[in-house]
Amino acid sequence: VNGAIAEKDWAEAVASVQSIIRPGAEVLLACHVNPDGDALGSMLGFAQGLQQLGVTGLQCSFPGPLSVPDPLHMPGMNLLVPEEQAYTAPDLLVTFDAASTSRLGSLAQRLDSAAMSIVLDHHASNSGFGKLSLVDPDAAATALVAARLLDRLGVQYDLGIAECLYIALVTDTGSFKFDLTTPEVHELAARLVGSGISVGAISRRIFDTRPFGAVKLFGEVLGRANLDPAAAQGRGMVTAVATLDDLVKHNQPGYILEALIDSVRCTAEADVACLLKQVSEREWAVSLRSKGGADVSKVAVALGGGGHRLAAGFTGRGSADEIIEAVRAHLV
Ligand SMILES: [Mn+2]
Repeated sequence: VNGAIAEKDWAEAVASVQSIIRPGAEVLLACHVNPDGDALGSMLGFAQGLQQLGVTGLQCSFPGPLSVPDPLHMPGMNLLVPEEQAYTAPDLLVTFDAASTSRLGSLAQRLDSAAMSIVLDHHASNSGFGKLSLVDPDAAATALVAARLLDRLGVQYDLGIAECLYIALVTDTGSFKFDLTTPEVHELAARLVGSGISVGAISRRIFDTRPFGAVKLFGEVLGRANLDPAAAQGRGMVTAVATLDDLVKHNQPGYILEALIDSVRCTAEADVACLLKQVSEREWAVSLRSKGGADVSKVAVALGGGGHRLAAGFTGRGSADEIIEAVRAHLV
């Protein structure tokens, strides 16, 4: 299966990887800031594939503090280095799940200094950077693109690789529920499960485990949710706002809110769901979801972010009301 990616590009990617399987070569893998399961899982799974091929000078990194939410701890994290310590001019740079260079922080500088750079991604909004761009907007996860390359390199999925790729796949497909859950997704999942990973334990850890404080926090934020039936050309929009005070009150880390959008977007009366997560006094991480009527990636891109037609996000500055009004204005 090739998806949107030309066979000559796959061949170039394979040749590029094979050329750095030699002593002394420096290889840097990078994924986007605040990595999710797909960003981290596709990067660390690919890293272990490179190790299997004999690559030694291997680093993985993402911008910002090197903290990974507990549910996303996975094999290969020993390869993580802070962005400041990443190779400044690697022989090969591979990026994962980053739709634009801004998502890579200071690691984006390596796009200029690296001898070769390959971009693995599945965002339709990908801005087209890197010397070789392997972007398939029809792929449910970057992990699918990474797996196609690992297969072409002859990598066998061991337990570590399989756990990482499975976490990437299961998070970006919403547990195999979203529209892009194709036969290829299930075929890859079958191979990963076949390698012996513990599907039940992984699912419980990632989706079904939450501190009691988070249960109370979700209840409070959902209790303030607002339904605007006239928004999105009458298709309706539901909004919810989680403040820093909410997190403090219930003693929860910010990442705990990642799952909250799923409880907001199930609103039957709204095509669009919008969740504002406060980052600082006038800065918000905004998550957008659509059931199909609206293209929320257009809204996110217009407001400085990116994503997919049905799932996108951006960083908003101003009051919560101002940001919700901006989203509303772009839903035309
Ligand atoms: Mn992804």
